[in-house]
Amino acid sequence: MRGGTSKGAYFLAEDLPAEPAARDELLLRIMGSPDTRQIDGLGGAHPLTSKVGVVSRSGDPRADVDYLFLQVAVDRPEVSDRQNCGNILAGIGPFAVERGLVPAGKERTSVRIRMTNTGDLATATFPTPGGRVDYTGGAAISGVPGTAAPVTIEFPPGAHPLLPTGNVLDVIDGVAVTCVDNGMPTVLVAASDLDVTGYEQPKDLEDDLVLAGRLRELRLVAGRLMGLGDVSDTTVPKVTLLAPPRDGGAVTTRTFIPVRCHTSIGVLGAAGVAAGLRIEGGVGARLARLPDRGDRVRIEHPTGFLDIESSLGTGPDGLPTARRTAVVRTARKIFDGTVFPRAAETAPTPAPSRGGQR
Ligand code: NQM
Repeated sequence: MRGGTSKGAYFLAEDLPAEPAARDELLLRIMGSPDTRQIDGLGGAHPLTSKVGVVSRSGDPRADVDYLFLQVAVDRPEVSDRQNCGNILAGIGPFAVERGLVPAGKERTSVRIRMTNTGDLATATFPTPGGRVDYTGGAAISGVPGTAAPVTIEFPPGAHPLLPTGNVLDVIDGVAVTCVDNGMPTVLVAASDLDVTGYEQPKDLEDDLVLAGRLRELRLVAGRLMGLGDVSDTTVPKVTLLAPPRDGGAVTTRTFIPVRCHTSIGVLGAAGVAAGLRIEGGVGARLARLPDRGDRVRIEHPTGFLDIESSLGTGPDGLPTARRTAVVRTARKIFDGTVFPRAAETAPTPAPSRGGQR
């Protein structure tokens, strides 16, 4: 399914091995990793198209289904459960209805989802006229051609601190950053502080080796400050470069996930940016042009914009907290069927010795 601006394979948990190592080994073979082209599997040769959603009925009374997100690395034999994905999330409700985990309503269906990677909750609402998921409709999202049925996703107040370092501003190697977590740990930094404009194309930013080095160092320190430990081999935190808006939005973004530059922006990443812009004294507040009223914020990204509703409250410690976040995405079923993974590796066959060749 396509979920928002990502694409992935969606599974019922019961169809995969329960043991994580066996599950991950199978998923690598299904997606075609490790291989930069993922030529022998379903993956699309980019982190945004090498994703997996695993869905089951939830035992949590607050949720209908559990959703485990797995990021399958493209060029390394790695599967990570260390992050959520708000784009793949857009397809979880429709998938749950398709697989009979949740009954479809007559006109629309709301599915309460627990994102097991972090324990966060979300409710997705989408059209089900006549009791079937209808993927067609008039909603357009930047980064996806055409239109499709809207999937409205509401996030309740965050269960974890919005400012994981406990500070509105941290300074790393002389660069001011605001570290936020509104579902996705993200380091916000002004693009100009890293000697780029923030309006470059993702490919040009990826090719900038000086920038890559600075981002790597910044992220390692930020990860520790955010309580994430050694993040050298993990996909979080992400780093988002901010610059003043150019197309009528609130801010322009370039997001590193964490090495490749996102062609748009993640949903939960955008939730962090939107909240971050409202934090007084934070890196985003001085660059952003926020609307005079209302919760809706337009986040510009390399292929357009993402509109997201975000409001903040204040926690008992006086620090800002995420009160409400809501977003409209679209999703589409692309294929439903049986995948044939490449065969499991067996012990390598020893090369015949020279003497043995006739
Ligand atoms: O932030 C990419 C994506 C994502 C994550 C990433 C996402 C989110 O766009 O909620 O959706 O940050 O690795 O799929």
